[in-house]
Amino acid sequence: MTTAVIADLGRRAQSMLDALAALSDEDGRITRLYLSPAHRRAADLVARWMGAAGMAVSEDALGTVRGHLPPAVPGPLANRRYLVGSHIDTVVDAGRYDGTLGVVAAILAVEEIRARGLKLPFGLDVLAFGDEEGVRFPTTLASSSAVAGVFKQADLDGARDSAGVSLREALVGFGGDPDRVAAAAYAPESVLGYLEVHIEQGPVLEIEGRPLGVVTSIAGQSRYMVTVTGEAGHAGTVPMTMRRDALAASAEMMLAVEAVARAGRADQMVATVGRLSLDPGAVNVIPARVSFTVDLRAETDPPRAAAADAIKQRFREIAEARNVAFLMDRYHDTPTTPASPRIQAAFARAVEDLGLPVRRLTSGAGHDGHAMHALCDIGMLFVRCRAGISHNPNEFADATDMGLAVEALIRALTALADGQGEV
Ligand code: HGY
Ligand code: MN
Ligand code: MN
Repeated sequence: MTTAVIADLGRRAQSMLDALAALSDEDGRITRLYLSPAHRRAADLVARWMGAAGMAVSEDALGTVRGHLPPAVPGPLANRRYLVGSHIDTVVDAGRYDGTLGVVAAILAVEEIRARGLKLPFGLDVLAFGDEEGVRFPTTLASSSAVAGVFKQADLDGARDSAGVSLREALVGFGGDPDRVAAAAYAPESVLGYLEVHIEQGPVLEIEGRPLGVVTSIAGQSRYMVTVTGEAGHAGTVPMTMRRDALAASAEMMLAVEAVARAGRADQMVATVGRLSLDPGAVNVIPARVSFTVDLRAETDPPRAAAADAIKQRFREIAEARNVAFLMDRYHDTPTTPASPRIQAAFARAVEDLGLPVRRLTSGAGHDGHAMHALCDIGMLFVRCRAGISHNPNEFADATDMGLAVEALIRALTALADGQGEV
């Protein structure tokens, strides 16, 4: 494989990512939330790219854009397909590589497979999911869950964004059809596996000087909405010993979350309070109500469950000492998800083919593979990113590394076609 081909793939990837980065709901930074106007424009752009790459394009009830490349040769696998993709929604003030690189890499891989005349015996579907981040609604992985046939129908009317818009209403506004959610699911027997290319969002590959890594598992995660209820009061007259200050109690609770996670370091435990709101929010009023989120993860499931119990116990102690009430509502929980040895082997072989060392590693970040694992075998290929920075506008992946990732994806699919992906 010439370096010129890799450089060209990287250049094309960067140009597509730059075009997607320009589609934002906010001026001056990248914010593209699920079913927003910017998501609509990004979905339309990705659909055009898929069509130009020779794929039959469709969009399902949850807004996932799908490009289909039929098998090039008849045979026993002709009525089955590999799914390849990632997400095009972002966090707030995001980078331009998280998710989008996986969709762009899949489209470029299809272009190259056709241009090179590679004859795959199975179909390929490129998928651009819209709700991996789970930032707008108190759900996450809604679009990949629908593809995997595990979407929770109750979320259509139960999940509302901060403006009170339900998922159902937002879907209709986006052009989706909430009544056709079931039709979005693949029949399990029709799917051979799901592959995703993604930036590592961690520092390991860069520290070790490796462009690519093969993912072994995706860390499980739990998300909670915590509400603390105290009592509003006059900032100037209520003595400190008589206050039921919801914000002071929440502050102590957040430090307890941090302490529990630090104690779980050996389990690669991390906990984050990412969102906070309070009421009534006046400078001279003791806060009466506070809501905050907790995102809890660990490399395996048992320590994550134990940490959740420890956090809840600390909340009970703090609430009692401060005479406040609290609720800790878990609205998302996904177990640690294994990557299939078969797809790992195909990616590893592709990386070796490129003369690169194979580095297997776990993913601390969540991915659509969590949901897709309910449908089929999954596998991920990580791409080195600068200083492991992500969920941050300074996120960066080198074009050559991205070119290598596209080439590795093509070779992994070829290896799976040759049955070399068998372990
Ligand atoms: O939160 C995550 O790990 C993913 O980026 N949604
Ligand atoms: Mn992502
Ligand atoms: Mn992300």
